[in-house]
Amino acid sequence: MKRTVVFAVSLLVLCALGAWANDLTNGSFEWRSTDGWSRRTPTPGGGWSFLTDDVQDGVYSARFGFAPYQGPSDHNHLWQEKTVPAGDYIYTLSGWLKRNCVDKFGNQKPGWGYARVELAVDSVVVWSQTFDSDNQWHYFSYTTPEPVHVNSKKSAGVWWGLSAGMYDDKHEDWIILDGFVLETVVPEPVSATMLLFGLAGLALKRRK
Ligand SMILES: [Ca+2]
Repeated sequence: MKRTVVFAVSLLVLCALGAWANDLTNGSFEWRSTDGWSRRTPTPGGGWSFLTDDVQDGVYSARFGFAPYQGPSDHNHLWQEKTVPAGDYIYTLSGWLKRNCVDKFGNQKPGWGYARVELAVDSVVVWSQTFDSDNQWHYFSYTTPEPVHVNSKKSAGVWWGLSAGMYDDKHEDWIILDGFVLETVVPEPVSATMLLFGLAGLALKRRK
């Protein structure tokens, strides 16, 4: 009986570990780089830095900023795409971001810039959320309400940019990212539970 219980508990622990593994490489930017991510930052003059004084998770956050008065920053993109076996999965995407725009007179401009996080399966967006440039940290967390079928690819990422024409008057234009987590769960709780009941039943039968 004791051996059976140990096995059952181990199985539960393994299931729990599987549910909480982060599929993203360097998702919290603790490597002090954007290694592991794909990047599209088309405007010259911007650059990445890794902060220790404005962080939500771990030691470092990642900041992309433009020099004052420099060009449009639309359609910047940071993302990771992973190949997965075909199947049905439940996904959770969570993380932190802060977007900021300030005009040349020092006024905060929440409506000038945007940031949008996206969860995609086989290059089709299944969830997104958009944020203003309000200079506030925002936490997002989304779990697909039911299993999503994937053929070969899953991806998580963030887009950011400016409303058209705003770059002429901007003084600050940046985004800070931290703690991105993509979790994938194979939805088999019923079969796992049935297995446990089966093992318990077998153990009781042996005791008799
Ligand atoms: Ca971090």
